[in-house]
Amino acid sequence: MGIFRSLMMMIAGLLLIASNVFSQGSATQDGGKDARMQWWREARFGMFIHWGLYSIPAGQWNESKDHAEWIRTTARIPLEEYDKLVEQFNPVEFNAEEWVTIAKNAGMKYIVLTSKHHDGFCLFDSEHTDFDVMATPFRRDILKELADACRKHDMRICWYHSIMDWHHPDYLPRREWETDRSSEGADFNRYFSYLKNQVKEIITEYGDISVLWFDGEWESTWSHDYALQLHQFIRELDPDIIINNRIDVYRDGMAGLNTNEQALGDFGTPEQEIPETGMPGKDWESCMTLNDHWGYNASDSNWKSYRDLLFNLVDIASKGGNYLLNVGPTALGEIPQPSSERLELLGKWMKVNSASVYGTQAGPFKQLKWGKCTRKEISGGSRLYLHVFDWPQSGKLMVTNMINEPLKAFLLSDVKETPLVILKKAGGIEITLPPVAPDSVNSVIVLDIKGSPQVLDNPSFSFGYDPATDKVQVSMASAVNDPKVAVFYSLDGSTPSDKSNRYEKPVAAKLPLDFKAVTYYNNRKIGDVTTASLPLSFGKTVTLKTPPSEKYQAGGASSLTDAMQGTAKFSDGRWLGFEGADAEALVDLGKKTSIRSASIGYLVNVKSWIFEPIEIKVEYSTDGKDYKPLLNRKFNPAMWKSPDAVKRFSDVFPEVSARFVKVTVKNRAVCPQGHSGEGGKAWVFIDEIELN
Ligand code: FHN
Repeated sequence: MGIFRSLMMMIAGLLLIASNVFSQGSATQDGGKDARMQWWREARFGMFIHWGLYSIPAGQWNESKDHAEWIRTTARIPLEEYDKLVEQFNPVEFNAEEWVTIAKNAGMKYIVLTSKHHDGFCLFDSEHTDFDVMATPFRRDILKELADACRKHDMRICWYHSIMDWHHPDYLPRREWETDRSSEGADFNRYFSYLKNQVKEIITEYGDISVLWFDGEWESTWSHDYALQLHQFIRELDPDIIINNRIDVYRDGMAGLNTNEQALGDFGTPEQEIPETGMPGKDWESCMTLNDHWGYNASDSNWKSYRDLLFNLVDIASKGGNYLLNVGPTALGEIPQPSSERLELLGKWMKVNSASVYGTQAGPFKQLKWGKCTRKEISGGSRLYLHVFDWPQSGKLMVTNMINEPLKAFLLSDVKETPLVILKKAGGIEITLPPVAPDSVNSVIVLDIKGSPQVLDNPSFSFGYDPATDKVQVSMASAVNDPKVAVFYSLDGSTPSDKSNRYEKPVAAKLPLDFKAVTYYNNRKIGDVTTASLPLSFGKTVTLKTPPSEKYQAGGASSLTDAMQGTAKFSDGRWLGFEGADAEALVDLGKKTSIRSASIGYLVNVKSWIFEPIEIKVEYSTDGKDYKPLLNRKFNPAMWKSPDAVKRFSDVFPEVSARFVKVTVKNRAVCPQGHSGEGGKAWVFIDEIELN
């Protein structure tokens, strides 16, 4: 038996939940956490508000219109010039009760306002600085007005407070472009005292504050030691206040989860993204914008659709998280109309369906074809809220992979709770639905089941290529221990049934492989058929003419034949990224092999400087020396403004006998004129070469 190459692939369809390598625990996990977190875990939905001096330029500085709350840095505005905004800040339209009412009507349970963002400007009357709202023509304490309005309307109030401070003379480091602003005499410990003093102000002078949402913790001057001191200082002032994990230094970037058991903080903070799967027993909150900016940007009209927003809310809740949705008010203090319109629509849905969000836990399914599932415990069983975004034309909704006894089902919008017909069928539980969905976007069905959810996931397999035998070993990821459960499979693409091969132990199969498997429970098919198609090139050796960027090298060259395709998230660890350079991959099929098609994946994400290639070439050779052309595709470099997409270049050719196949992806190398990175190094991202 050859040494199997470590290439493993989890079968398409359902994948094993990656064990949660990041811990949300904290060294100072105290017994009070569950009590402290109870309201937060039930709330599920909050409003983020980014507001400050940066709302005045509204994203524009000189010709550029792509700024927002980072404008002092991204437009490199000297301190003296930025400070002039203080005398312009006069939000005469600001009405705290209006803001709170918009949040409440949207179904939001808490508001997180930027008490101080990175620019250092304070929206409250601080005795520790004059760089605050009392120095503006407005001269009103915004934190006080908002906190009072929240209390009046039974809304929890929370503060976002930036550790990073581009204004305070003792904060370090300076911005690298601030060459005229000496750091002479700056004392970070003195800044730390200032930070603590202001934290004390904002959590003791405005009534009961529910969450301290730290940010800007990533610079080298901040440390776990400072975090420990600050955490203890806060706990002594208010043992019940919830603190996010950005007080500490262990956040895993925008994924927002902790990378260290020592990490402080009560919840993880994914930003602009939603974790792939839920994390049982972990608290996390995805914060996201309504368009592309946190602070107000007058020219940003890229508003998320109501459907996408509702899907995010439900997707997050179905994984046990909270959704913190941001508004960026204007300089006058108004919440932009496109924001309030979307929040109003969310509120209309929540008015009917909030029971399927508030107080729910993560659903038991890894994936559902028609939508999402949230869950509550009821006496003797579980209540599942089935969020149906794709109403079945057949009028039959299948809840697959569930082996529980169904008790009853009804439409959440039906106050009479008229029972829906339920049948246990091959594959799962079938619910008969009315022909018309009660909601145009997301209709919720309540399904009560006996006991706690028992879901039998579709089988997952790993595939290991053995060059010695030129075969693939197919191994089931998790052994079947329950005698009532059997897994059947086929290797020829036919639909497996209990008449097919029963999986007992790893199987050796030839390439290309069209693998299918299905699970039976108590002699009844349960769940869906899961499939994996492996090309001739699977597991074959790949060499690269030039290495990819260190930041985006996935698992190295072998990632190009591991059958794991990159996703739209360029940081998913599956793409090979080449900065300013071409990508040239050479696949060694191990011996002369007949092939008649080739394909390669590439990514387009123009705002991240990842462009379509300008040419893709495929050549072949039998001896590794003399190459002949197979495919050639030229792209128009002028048409660079393509939407974000995962793409594949794929084509067929007359059958040839090849041992070596060379794929060259030509990079435009430089960001084009008119692009925000004009003149900078352009990237090509490639993945998965398939030869058949
Ligand atoms: O730099 C900030 C950004 O301005 C915004 O406040 C977001 C929202 O969480 N947090 C930081 C970026 O990760």
